[in-house]
Amino acid sequence: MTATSLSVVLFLPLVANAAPSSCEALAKFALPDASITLAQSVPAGEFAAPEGFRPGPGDPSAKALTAALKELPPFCRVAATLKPTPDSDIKVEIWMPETNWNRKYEAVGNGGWAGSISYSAMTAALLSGYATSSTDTGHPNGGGSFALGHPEKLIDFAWRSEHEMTVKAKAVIKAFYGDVPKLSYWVGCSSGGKQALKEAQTFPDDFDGIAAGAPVLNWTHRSIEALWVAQAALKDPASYIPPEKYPLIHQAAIAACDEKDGLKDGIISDPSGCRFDPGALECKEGDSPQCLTHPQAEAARKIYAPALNTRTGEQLSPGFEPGSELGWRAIAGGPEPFSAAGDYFKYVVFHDPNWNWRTFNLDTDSALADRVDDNTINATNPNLTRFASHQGKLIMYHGWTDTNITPRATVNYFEKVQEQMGGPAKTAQSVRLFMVPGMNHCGGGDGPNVFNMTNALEHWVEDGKAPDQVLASHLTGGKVDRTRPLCPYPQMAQYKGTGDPNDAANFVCK
Ligand SMILES: [Ca+2]
Repeated sequence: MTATSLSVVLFLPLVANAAPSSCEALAKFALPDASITLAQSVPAGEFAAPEGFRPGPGDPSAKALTAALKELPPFCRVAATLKPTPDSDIKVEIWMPETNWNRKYEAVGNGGWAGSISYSAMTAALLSGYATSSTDTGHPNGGGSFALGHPEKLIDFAWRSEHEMTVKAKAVIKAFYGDVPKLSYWVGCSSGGKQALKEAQTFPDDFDGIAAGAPVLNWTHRSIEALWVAQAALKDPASYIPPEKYPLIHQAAIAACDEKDGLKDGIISDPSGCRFDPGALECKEGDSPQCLTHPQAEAARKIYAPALNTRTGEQLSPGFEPGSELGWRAIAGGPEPFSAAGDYFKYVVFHDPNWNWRTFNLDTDSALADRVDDNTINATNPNLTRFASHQGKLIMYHGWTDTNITPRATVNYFEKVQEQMGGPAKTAQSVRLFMVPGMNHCGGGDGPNVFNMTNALEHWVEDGKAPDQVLASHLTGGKVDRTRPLCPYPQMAQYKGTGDPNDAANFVCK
């Protein structure tokens, strides 16, 4: 075969094109185990998010969403209910631009226990020219109570709703445009990051590019971590650290470790090298706002410390990082533990809405929870070989000051992926991790925390340009006051020693 005839063969479409459909006609489009409940052309700027809708983690504010909705192009809005099992009731929406489609599909992820369509993320995708979709993950409302007595709904939440949505969305897109999307992406943070990894691990052919932020990749051990913290800081009132003392601990951690990364900028860029002991803040006598009592210092130590099985020594969770203290209210503010963790043990592990977290046994209950999950919700499989084999690209990222999901759990997973995939150099051809100094859960924080991973992913997938760094900005009052490159782990952004330390140009990844 000559080079010319080969190129002709390659340009033949893999799937025969069909005639495009009008939006309204999609109401009668047949999908297996699913029904289309709405197919409606929405004029430019006229979509309003349903009453009570709340933006998810890392999403713009409700005000920003309202503004963004006014900018939307005309699009075809399709809603469907998917029933892969008799107990399933999975709602999905598929939005397709009626003008200037970029011929690509972007599925967007969810937050927490989901229970709602991610309208904010769909809005961002549509504004960029994508056909996009989101699912409520198979139940209404947040929280984990839906899982009680509904094992199939739990599986829908865990992975099935995402995969089913993807398959159905691609079919609807083909019916509408008469052609399949030329490339497909998944973009999500938090639960959406976990959904991203589950797709890469279990349905590696669904997507060409995947962005996984702050993934709850081990839902079980994240819940264990939250209960470990709750037992350390909430069980005994004497151990409770009043949130007014968080800045005290934060400033001491920053003072101990800020400069170890080569630049005094209020950010610990390398928490791995930080040895900070909150015992240094212990009160000499009595209690005061300027010190920690002995039980408070002990509680703080446990928030940083890994949770270990007391009998086997197995590390159940790596602990939170120095520099994260201002966000401790999420996990240690009380009076109840981080709610996702309580719900997980109540409704998924013990099937008992009255289960009391104070009875949690770190050794035996953790082992039980691991047996119960059995790779259902959790997305911990480090084998991404099949995803990589079709040139799939995965970008993971995680803020070092996340107090919702331990960032080091993502580092540990990434290192397992590297082992599994033949070492760092080989892995870097398909999978990269960007740790974000001073970023909280999916956004926010003192470090540069605004960046465009979708854009970095597109360059990698479409132009073959792997991200050697990603530009991040920090904004105060809507104005950029600091830029910094994010670097592929284990590299870090290092200050060159001269020039404005708030300008990314004066840093190098190494
Ligand atoms: Ca620093």
